[in-house]
Amino acid sequence: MPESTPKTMGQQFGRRSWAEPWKIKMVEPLAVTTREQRQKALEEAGYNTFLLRSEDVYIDLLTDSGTSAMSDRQWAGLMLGDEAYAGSRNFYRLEAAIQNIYGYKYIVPTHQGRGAEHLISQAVIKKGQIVPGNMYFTTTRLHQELAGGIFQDVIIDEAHDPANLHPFKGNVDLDKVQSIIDKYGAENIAYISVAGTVNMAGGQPISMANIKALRALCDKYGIKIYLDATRMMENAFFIQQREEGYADKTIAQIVKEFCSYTDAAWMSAKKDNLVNIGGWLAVNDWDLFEELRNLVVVYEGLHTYGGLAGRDMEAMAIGIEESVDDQHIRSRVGQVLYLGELLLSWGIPIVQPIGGHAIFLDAKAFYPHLKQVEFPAQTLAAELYLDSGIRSMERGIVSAGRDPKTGDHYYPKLELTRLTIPRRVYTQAHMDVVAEAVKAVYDARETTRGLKMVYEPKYLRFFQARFVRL
Ligand code: PM9
Repeated sequence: MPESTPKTMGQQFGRRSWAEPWKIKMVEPLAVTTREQRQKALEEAGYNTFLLRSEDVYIDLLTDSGTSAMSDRQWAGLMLGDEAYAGSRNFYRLEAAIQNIYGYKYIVPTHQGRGAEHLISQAVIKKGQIVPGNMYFTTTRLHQELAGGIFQDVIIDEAHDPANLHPFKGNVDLDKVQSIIDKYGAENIAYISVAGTVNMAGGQPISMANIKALRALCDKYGIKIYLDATRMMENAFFIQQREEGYADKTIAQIVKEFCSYTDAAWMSAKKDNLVNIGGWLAVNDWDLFEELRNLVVVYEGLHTYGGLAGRDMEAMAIGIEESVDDQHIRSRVGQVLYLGELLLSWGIPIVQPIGGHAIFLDAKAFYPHLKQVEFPAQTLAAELYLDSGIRSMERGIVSAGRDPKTGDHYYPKLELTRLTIPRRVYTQAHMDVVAEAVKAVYDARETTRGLKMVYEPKYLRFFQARFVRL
């Protein structure tokens, strides 16, 4: 077995302490509220943490999307924004940074990840085609479905078991891909949709060996592989730590090699690329590039700004360069591991191995007395906010949505509440406070009641659904 079992942070980093490789230059005060204030805010928000006002939140772990702290270089870069309608110099800086770090040939900027997902789905998916993927992501699958595609999950079975310690739970099961090819024919597969890391599985990585093997299989049938590169830097860190032959390679080398086994990528730059807004598409095929360049002017903006200001593209170009720094990734993932290991030491059920961007609390194990339609993960997010003002996000039955064919809920095996760690924002002391709050909610778990959904939007319901207590 070329892959090693995941190590704890102590094993990975030795006995010496580590610290964030940055110091704080500017501070943003946090709101401290009373339980009565939080109860009122929660009721007004329909027990949905997306509907809370951020000024009512103490530590905000809703998402790592667009919530990073930019560096002094990035803030300085904003002043270099060239806001020309066409041909902004910041676009060419961004284009060069993506080509240099990720290795793709042609770049199309978009306002954020789902803008990129929309364009690529419309460009390549024909009605009725299958889109196999290593677990669904909410916006990704929706755009694939809106373009007429049918998503099929081809992640390894271990990914659906929160306690399974497989070091690469984001891996694609090649047998599942082969059976889809055998059943539908290669021509009825739009492309393989591969994410590194896999958000809904708990931020789990895919190995280099697996993407290489997938490439070989796809080459046999002429099937393309498109990468969701949103958290690829974190994926590269896990390859460096866990996969034989990569310990001495830099994050930059690993990212470049991984991307070389794929044909194109889309990106929510709001995560790994350390900016508050932005996204992009990167492809190697000229014809596909032409199609995307045609579509971007319809939906996003000219092909040299894609819905972004020049200054946003400059900040992104700098963020891309900073995001491959080995010290940055080590402390980014190190902070997530720190929180997770503290929770594990208190016996709190979380998805293991600990992932790259978040701790995923296992809400089914928290609340075994709640049925899935009583929304255990949504309940847990509400309880955590009530206890301490910490905002987290549901990643279970609400996020999964409904099967467009039957209209019934999807019932995902994973019913999780995500504590997502923004990059370069919080300190280890914040992580201690979060861990203690989770412990308090865990200790009160037996008397906790579930929720009932009273308002359900048509698309991506988790953003705006409303609930009441049962
Ligand atoms: N992810 C997250 O919090 C943003 C809100 S939830 C939809 O995890 C992947 C792997 C993502 C992702 C967003 C997008 C969409 C694509 N792929 O939010 O549109 O995690 O920039 O990116 C969120 P945008």
